[in-house]
Amino acid sequence: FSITLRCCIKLLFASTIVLVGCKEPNSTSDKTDLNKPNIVIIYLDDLGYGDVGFNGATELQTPNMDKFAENGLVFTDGYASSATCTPSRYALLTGTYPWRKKDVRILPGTAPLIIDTMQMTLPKLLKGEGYNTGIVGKWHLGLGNGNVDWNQKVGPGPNEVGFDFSYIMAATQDRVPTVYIENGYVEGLEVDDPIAIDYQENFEGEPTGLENPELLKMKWHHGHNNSIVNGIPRIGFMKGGKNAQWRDEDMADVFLQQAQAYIKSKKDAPFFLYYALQQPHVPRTPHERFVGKTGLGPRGDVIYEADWCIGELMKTLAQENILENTLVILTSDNGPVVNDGYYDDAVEKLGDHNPAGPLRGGKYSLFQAGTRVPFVTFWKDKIQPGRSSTLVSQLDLFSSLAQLAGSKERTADSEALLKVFLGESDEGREALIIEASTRTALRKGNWVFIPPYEGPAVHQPVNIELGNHDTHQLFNLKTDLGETTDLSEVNPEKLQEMIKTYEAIRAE
Ligand code: NG6
Ligand code: CA
Repeated sequence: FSITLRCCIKLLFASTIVLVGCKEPNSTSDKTDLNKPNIVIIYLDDLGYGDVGFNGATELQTPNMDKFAENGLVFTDGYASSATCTPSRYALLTGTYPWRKKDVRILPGTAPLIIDTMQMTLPKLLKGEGYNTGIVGKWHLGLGNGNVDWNQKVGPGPNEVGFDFSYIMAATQDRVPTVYIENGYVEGLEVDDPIAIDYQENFEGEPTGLENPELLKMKWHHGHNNSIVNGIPRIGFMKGGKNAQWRDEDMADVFLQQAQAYIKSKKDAPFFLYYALQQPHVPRTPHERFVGKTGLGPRGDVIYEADWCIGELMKTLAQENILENTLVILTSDNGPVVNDGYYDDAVEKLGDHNPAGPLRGGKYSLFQAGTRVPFVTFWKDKIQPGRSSTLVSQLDLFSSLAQLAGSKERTADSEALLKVFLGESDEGREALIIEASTRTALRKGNWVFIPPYEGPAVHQPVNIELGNHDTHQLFNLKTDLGETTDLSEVNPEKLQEMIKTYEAIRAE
């Protein structure tokens, strides 16, 4: 009987294949269309415009990203939606400007999920088109409803907003909980060592970075002096879960292996992989085999490590024979910062390397280096390699990837620019609002307009110019890429035009 049954199943399977083969390619009604390309977003954390060879870095080697860029389409004017992490990731997944929603800002590890589970998202729309969807790496969009018990299923989270598979860190590498979470469950958690997290108060008897400097292998510079995990002081207090806690030095390998395993297991159906690497965000903890590789200290070494990971991921796509059927997008969530709260030699060993490249500012800044980031699309034999100065934003991936997958989903803020991303058109955005910690500015054509903002010109602890000024600022990037000369007084008409556009988009 069982043999007969197996034969039947085999026959059924064979006829399914024949049926699929008969269907018209690219038909949008076919939810299991094998011709739909896979989509991989490789998302780095705090990688600056000038941190990669393909944007001019010479003191730091990024051979795999350079090879990727050489065979892909490099966007010189490609933007993250924000100069910090959570808002950029929110915009990427929802296709909505982050400043339209209150509370979309850098989140603590205990923050509730900020994406409404009823809301359309990029993974959801792809799922609707027959994609399997996975996220590996940094989440930082909140989890649960505000009162998470880390010892139970943690949710809602990525799996409730469209991901079939998730293997994540909750917030950032410097924030507790310092554990991996797979499909809502903390990996390696033992029943007799439950996890407790608090962002206000320490747990009695637990050492902290502030009180126990003798336990630290990396010293804190500002913030980052709460619980100690793996010799590194963190933001927030954590107790328990000893066996579940990550070893930072292994994180790159752990995420890479998860991403590779996901690709291998899903390669027969269209898949969407959001591979969100942790580098070069603090704490910078290269695996031992990458230590000292660049001479630029841990910040350089983790970029080199991330570069290696990207090379390995691309190798996996090649080995699985799916390079010709996969659109890969490489970009970063915000601009660079050198000292982001630890003494890790990043400043001392920077030498002549300039993470922002020719741009002004950095992470947290309304100046260009805050949001203008490395941005490349790659699709073997499909995208013509080259460089494009067309204005695009990560915000546009929502509607553009919907186009690619045959979905009709669009949002008002996300422009459908598939042709631009595929190098078939150079008609990109006309205007874009950029954000930095709730402050906003406008890029339109070659011009940038920054409204007046109170607050310090320079964020002292990280030594980055924020873009704050008591009057309007206007720059022409065509002649002044480094935003050195404010033209608001000599070009009042342009200023008025920019203010008008800025206000119109903000009011939409
Ligand atoms: C800041 C942290 C910084 C980093 C950032 C989030 C301090 C003093 N600084 O609050 O180290 O964690 O948040 O970075 O705590 S992001 O890339 O995830 O937005
Ligand atoms: Ca970031």
